[in-house]
Amino acid sequence: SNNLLRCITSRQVCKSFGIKVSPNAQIVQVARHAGYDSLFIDLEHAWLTLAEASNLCNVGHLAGITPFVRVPHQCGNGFVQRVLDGGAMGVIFPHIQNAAEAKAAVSICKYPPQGCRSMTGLMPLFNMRPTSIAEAVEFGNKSGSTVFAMIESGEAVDNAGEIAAVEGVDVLLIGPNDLSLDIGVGGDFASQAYRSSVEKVSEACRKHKKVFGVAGVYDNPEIHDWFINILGARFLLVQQDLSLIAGAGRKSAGAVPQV
Ligand code: 3PY
Ligand code: MG
Repeated sequence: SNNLLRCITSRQVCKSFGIKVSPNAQIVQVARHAGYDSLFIDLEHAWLTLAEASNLCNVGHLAGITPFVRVPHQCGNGFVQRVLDGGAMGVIFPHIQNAAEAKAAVSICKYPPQGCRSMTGLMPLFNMRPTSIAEAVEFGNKSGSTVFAMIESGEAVDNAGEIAAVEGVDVLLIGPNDLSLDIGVGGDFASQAYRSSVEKVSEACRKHKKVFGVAGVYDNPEIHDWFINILGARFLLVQQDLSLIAGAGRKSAGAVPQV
């Protein structure tokens, strides 16, 4: 089942754990038991292979942590198709700029008549159980293919209303680094320009009844509180394997007394 939908229905935040460098079943199980609802498997900024991403998705299904995969920017329909066939329950599209790009993203994630996804048999999404075409379409076009549009430029913020209005787009997801960079305040997440851009996207989500989310690893309760309780975010990339190791490593090294 799709934990994002469960979280939305039960008015909870869907907490996501990012995987950049650990194509490893145990990490997926650890993330599940640590309290994460979903995986954010990153093929945009990381070097995992498609086969590794598919194996992570498979373990995610078995462990009960919903696997979402971020694809490379403008990777093409063929790549997205393989990510979905490999077991992703949703695709995170970086750098969506306008409604036309959002519509194209939805189209490759949905079988006809809603979209142009092509059909195959024996899929990880169904634990390799044979399914009828009708069953694959019914599940695949609804809870089996969450569509995330990442909003990470000033242009995308200006177009947030039309992007949120696209049928089939489920989540508008802020990319804090790229968004702040694009609007000229790179990394300054306290700046008025950044904060008002984020607010505009949250308002578009509220108006069009779409999920609002953020893909920044902040590890900061105040920022999380702003996103969740002021802006209504329901999807958060909370932590990520590489940041976690870097942060914990720095802390441990720093805790060793000086001579
Ligand atoms: C960004 O901050 O730009 C991102 O894409 C975060 O994942
Ligand atoms: Mg980005």
